[in-house]
Amino acid sequence: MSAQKRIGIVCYATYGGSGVVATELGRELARVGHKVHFISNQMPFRLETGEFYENIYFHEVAGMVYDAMPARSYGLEMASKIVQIVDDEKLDLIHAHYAVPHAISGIIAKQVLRPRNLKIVTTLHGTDITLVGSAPAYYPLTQWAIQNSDAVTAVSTWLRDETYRTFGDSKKVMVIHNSVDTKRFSPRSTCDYRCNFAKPEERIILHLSNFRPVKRVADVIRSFALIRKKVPSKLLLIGDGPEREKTLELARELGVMDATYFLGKQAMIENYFAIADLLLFPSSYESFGVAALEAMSSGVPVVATLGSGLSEVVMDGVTGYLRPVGDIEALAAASIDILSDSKLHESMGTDGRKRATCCFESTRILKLYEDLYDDVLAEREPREPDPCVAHLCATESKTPKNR
Ligand code: GMT
Repeated sequence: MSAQKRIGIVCYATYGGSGVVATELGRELARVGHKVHFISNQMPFRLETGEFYENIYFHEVAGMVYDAMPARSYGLEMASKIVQIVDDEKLDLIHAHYAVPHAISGIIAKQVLRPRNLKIVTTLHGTDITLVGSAPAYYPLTQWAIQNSDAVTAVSTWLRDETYRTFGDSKKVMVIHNSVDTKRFSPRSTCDYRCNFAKPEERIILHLSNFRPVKRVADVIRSFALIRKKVPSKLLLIGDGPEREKTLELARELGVMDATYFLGKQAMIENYFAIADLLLFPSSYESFGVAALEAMSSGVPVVATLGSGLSEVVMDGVTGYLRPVGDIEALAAASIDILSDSKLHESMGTDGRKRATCCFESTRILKLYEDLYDDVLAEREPREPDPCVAHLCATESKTPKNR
C-alpha cells in the first residue's frame, strides 16, 4: 500500500457518471487509510447513505450571487474553496474529476497557492471533452487546464484519442478505466421482489441513465416495442432527465406503456441489476458506460452500441452485443437472441461477471490511482498501467458467440 495521503477530490455530486466514479474512488482510498476530502456543490449522492465513513470529509462550495454578477461563478467559488481546504487540511494533491470547471478551478488554486507545489491530477470523463470543453466558450481554458495538470487520465482509450484529436497530443493522457464494486454488484440466485414487476415467464429489460439526448432513450422504447412482440417482457427505466416526458409519450404512442415502469432516480440500483435479464444501453456514444460495467458485474448481458468507449467494456458476442447507433432492428434482434436462448444468456452473464472481476475490480483500479499519485508527488514520469491485464481479460473469454 502507498503511504497515507491527504487527497482532495473535486467532483460533481450528480446522479450517475463522473460523480459516481469519483465517489467510489474516494471511498476506496479512504478504506485503505488515505484521508479523503470531497469538495463539491453538495454531498455526493452515493455518500448520502446515512452511514459513517472513516477518513472521509465533505466540504461544500457555497454559492454567492453578487448584484453586479449576472450569475453564480461556481468555478471561481470552487477555486477559492480548494485554496482554503488545501491550506486548512494540508492536502497533498487535488484529484479533479471533469475538466470544466473542476480541473480549471484546480489549476487556478495551484497558481494562487504558489510557491507551495500543489499537485493536480485531472480525470477526463467524456462530455467534459466531447461537449463542454470543446465548445468555444471553454476551449482555451480546458486546453490550459489539461496542459497544466500534473497528470491527466481518461476513462477509456476512446476518450484519450478524442482528447488528443480535440486538444492536441502534447500532454500525455493516461488511460485508467472506471471500476466496479464487484461485491455490491454481484449475481444473485433469488430475488423476492422480481414478482413486483414481471410474471415468472416474463423477462426483465433494464435501462439506466440520466435521460440526456446522448442516451437515446427513445431507441430503448422503440427496441422494446419490437422485442415484446417476440419475447414476453417488461421494461424498467431508472433515472430522470430532460428526455423523460418525450420518452413517456413515445411509450404511450407505441402501446408499451402497460409494460414499462418509469422508476425515476433510485439509490439501490444493485437491486434492479439483480432482477434484470438484460441491460439495453443504446447511447450515441459513451466514453465508458458505468452502467454497462455494473450490469456485467451483476451477471447481466448488455446490448449496447458500437464505436465508442463501450467497446472497451462490453465484449461483442461474449458479454453482450454491440450494434450500430440508431439501428433499432439490430438492437432488438440482438436482445431477442439473448433473451430467447437460455444457454447464450447464461454464458454471456458468466463471462460478463468474469471480465468485470478480472479487468475492472475496484481494488485493481485503486492501485493504479495510488501509483499515479505516488509518481506525481515524487515528480516521476507516471508508470503505464500493465496492458497485459486487459489483453488477458480479452482472451480469457470464449470464442465470440456471434451467429
Ligand atoms: O453520461 C452522462 O451523461 C454523465 C457523464 C458525466 O460526466 O457525469 O458520464 C460520463 O462519465 C462517466 C464516468 O466516467 C462515463 O461512464 C460515461 O460514459 C460518460 N458519458 C458520456 O461519455 C456520454
